[in-house]
Amino acid sequence: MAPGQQFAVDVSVKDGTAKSVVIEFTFDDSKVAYVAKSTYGPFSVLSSVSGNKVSVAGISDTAVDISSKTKLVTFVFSVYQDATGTITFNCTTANVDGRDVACVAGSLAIAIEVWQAYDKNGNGKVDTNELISGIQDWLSNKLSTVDLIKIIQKWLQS
Ligand SMILES: [Ca+2]
Repeated sequence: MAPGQQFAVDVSVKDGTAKSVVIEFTFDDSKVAYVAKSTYGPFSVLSSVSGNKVSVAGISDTAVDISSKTKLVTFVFSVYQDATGTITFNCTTANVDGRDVACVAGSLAIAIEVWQAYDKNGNGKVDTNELISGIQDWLSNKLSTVDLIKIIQKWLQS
C-alpha cells in the first residue's frame, strides 16, 4: 500500500439469520481519507462516515440467511501522501438482532514504509530528487534520522 493509493474495506457479517445488523468502526483519519462506498443486498443498508467513525445499519423485514459471509458495504479510502506506519481499522460495535457479536476481521493493518511517502512519481523507487526532499525534511526536523536512513537505504537499492 503506497501513499495516494486507494483501497477498499469490506464490511461483512456472518451469523445464523438476522433481521438487523449494526456495525461501527473507526479509522485513523490522519492517514486515510474516505472516498466512496457501495452497498449490497440482501439488507437495506444505511451508512454514514463522520470524522473517523463509520456507522452501518442493515435491516430486513424477513430474516436473512447470513450463515455464509455476507457483504453489506464496501468503503473506499485513499492513503494520504505523507502517511507512514500502520493503518488500523478498529471495530467498535458488531450487533446482530440486538445481540453483540464478535467483530469478524476487526482490524485491518496496512503497513506503509516511510520511503513510500517520498516516492512522488510512484515508480516504487527513491529517485535522487526524492531523496533530496527527504534530506530537506530531515534538516528542518520534519523527518527523524532513523527514517532518513531508511530512505537512503531504499535510494541505494534503486
Ligand atoms: Ca520515485
